[in-house]
This record gives sequence, structure tokens and C-alpha cells, in this order.
Amino acid sequence: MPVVLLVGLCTLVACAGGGGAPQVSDARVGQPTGPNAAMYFMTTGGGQADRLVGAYTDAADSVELHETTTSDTGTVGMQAVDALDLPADGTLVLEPGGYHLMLVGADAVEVGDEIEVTLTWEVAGAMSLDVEVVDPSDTMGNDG
Ligand SMILES: [Cu+2]
Repeated sequence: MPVVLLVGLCTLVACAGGGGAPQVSDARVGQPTGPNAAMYFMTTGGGQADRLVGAYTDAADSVELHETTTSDTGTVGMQAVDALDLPADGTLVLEPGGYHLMLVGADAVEVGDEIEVTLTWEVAGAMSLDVEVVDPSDTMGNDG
């Protein structure tokens, strides 16, 4: 999708209010340590509110939207959520310890692979991304 290719070419200021689809950046998948892999990315709204309602990839059996949770006793777990809100001209960040996409049954995915993941937005529709698979310890990082 052209929108994805343009992410690296324009600043947030230049793109703000440009209308249309959300801008996705810094997408990465951590190599699974079990059957599932977590995917993270940052999204900037394209002038209208949207909601991420689903995703899929051929590299996994299914993809779920998850939120990492910590119980009163400190136990870390996660739960599925129906959708993730992206405010107009705001940001939605999926990062370790927070929201993520759970690639269920992705155990064949390895570091160095590039997999195609399609995000489904309520307003903007389907958006395909080529996402690099990295070591899980590298998923914390960012461009800065
Ligand atoms: Cu999860």
C-alpha cells in the first residue's frame, strides 16, 4: 500500500490532516518462544478516528488483539480485546507490556523473516504491512 511506503518519507507534521488512512511505523514481530508471536507497531491517526478491529497473516493460524494485564498479585497475563481505538490525529502504540497483536500458531516464524500482515481498520479498511521478525529482546527498542 502506498501509505505504508510513505511513512518514512514524511514527518508527522507534514502528514497530519492529510486525511485518510492511519500511518503505521516501527512494525516488528518478536520471534516466538512458544507457539505464539507478538507484534508491535505505532500508528498515527489520519485526521479521522478509526479502530483496529482485526488482523491476519498467512504466517499464523490466527491473529488476536491483546492487552497485557497485571493482576493485584503481580501476575502478568493478557486478555483479548475487541478493538483498539485510534483517535483522530492521535496515536495508538502497541508495545511490550501493553497492547499487541498475538500471532497464534506462528512457531515457524524466525528472526530475519519478513511476513505480510494485514491490519483491518473499521474506517480505512484493509492495510498490508511487510513486517520484519526480530529477536524478542529487540522488540522493546524504537527508532530513538
Ligand atoms: Cu498476547
